[in-house]
Amino acid sequence: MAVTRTFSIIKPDATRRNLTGAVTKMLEEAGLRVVASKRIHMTREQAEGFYAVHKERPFFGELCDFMMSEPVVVQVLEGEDAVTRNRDIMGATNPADAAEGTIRKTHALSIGENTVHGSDSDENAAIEIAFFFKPEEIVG
Ligand code: RTP
Ligand code: MG
Repeated sequence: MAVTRTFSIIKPDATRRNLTGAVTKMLEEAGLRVVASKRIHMTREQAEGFYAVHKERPFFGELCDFMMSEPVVVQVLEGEDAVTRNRDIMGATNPADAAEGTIRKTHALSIGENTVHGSDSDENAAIEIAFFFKPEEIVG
């Protein structure tokens, strides 16, 4: 398995509950290394741009409002097969369906306030990383 990168967001429901460290610890224990990290308060332009693929979905407005509501922590994670490894430790979108031991089962509040985002493919990881980070901000 090749060492690859993925993009992660620790969402407002987690930063609000002071869970940045707890979530990061679960990512690290899953074999992922944080090679870039910053705490930001997303603008509407950033939230709507980042989630543009979902703009026709009924939850788009609610999702963007939530992601702008409080600070988030955006991260680049590196590890073997990073996209899949991260999706595995995140768990299902809806915490009610998430497996025991996953981040969402442990910490998520609802399908919307679900603690973390993770890229769903290597292609999208590259796009999402470039949306928030300059190459020199990533230190592998
Ligand atoms: P993510 O993109 O955040 O890593 O999560 P995902 O792939 O598991 O979920 P996706 O289908 O891409 O949806 C993106 C985010 O939108 C919110 N959502 N709300 N109210 C709803 O029915 C609903 N469905 C999705 C979630 O916050 C989800 O993570
Ligand atoms: Mg998704």
